[in-house]
Amino acid sequence: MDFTAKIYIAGHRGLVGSAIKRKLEKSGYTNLTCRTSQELDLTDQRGVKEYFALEKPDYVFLAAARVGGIQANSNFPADFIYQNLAIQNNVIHEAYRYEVKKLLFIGSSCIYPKFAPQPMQEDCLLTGPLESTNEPYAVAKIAGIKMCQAYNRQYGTNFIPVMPTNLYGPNDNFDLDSAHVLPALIRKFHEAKIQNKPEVEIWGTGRPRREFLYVDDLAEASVFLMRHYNCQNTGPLINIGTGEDLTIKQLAEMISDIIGYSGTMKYNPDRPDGTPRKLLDVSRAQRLGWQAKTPLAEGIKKTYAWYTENLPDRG
Ligand code: GFB
Repeated sequence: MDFTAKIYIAGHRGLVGSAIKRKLEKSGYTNLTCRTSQELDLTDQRGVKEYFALEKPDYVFLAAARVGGIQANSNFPADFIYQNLAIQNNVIHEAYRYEVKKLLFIGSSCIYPKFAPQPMQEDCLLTGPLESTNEPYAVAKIAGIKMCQAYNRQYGTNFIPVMPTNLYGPNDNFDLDSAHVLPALIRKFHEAKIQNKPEVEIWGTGRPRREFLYVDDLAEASVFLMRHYNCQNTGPLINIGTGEDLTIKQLAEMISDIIGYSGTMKYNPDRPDGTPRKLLDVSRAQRLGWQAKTPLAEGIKKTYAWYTENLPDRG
């Protein structure tokens, strides 16, 4: 990827897209093209066509998506499947029509079956039923993978499907109704600390296990794959994670310690646990030469610092 190549980052203000933009800028890429969702609605087929006709990017990072935690997925299943399918269809198809050299499609670890053998290898895709709390989102992401592979096979494109584990970091969503667990707990413990609340509610039993990747590590992997990996024909998808997981209870204790909250945690089993475990097998990415760098405690400290600097009115 030439340093002056035109690179489109779809979703450049979100958690993933903003990290990819930071990484590209830091690495010396000078010709980035971005649009906010107000400027370009990626679910609008005509708008996306016009954008590609005008900008004709050489490379595309497809990080735009409707995402959210377990509650948002349950409340808005239609939005999650419709918006993600529409965004993917429009961007992937126009990337093909305008002869984009490479496209990197950001998927999710929830594409794998609920009871897949752990750690989950890329080959376990479509080998069993999905987790019900996020099935519409997962089906959309699976369609995106299959679309990349079908276009590669039929049209000779070089579209790379990448499956990150649960992500966190700067620019995450801290809204308690729609956030993922890690930013939600940062906010809950922070607010409880400054308001001297005696307890913090943790959803579910605390027993599910999750793997968390600092988003700058995903950005590094994404740029690395764009530069060094080719996914022609039926080339496989690639998992990106740390290869390590912990229980939600352990995560809550870690965040509480980092924030310095001294109250108690109250588990609410009326809230869903979701999938019992989703740990990625990251050996394929490691064989290609990439490995996660940021230890979880360090990533949480950085994210908490970002939260207090950027959302100071909270609490
Ligand atoms: O991060 P999360 O919302 O989504 O929840 P998933 C992970 C676990 O943390 C669940 C528990 O067992 C939650 O019950 N949890 C505890 C909490 N306290 C909280 C809280 O305050 N907020 C939230 N949100 N959870 C999502 C999928 O699944 O993962 C998406 O729904 C996507 O589609 C994403 O794949 C990466 O890890 O269960």
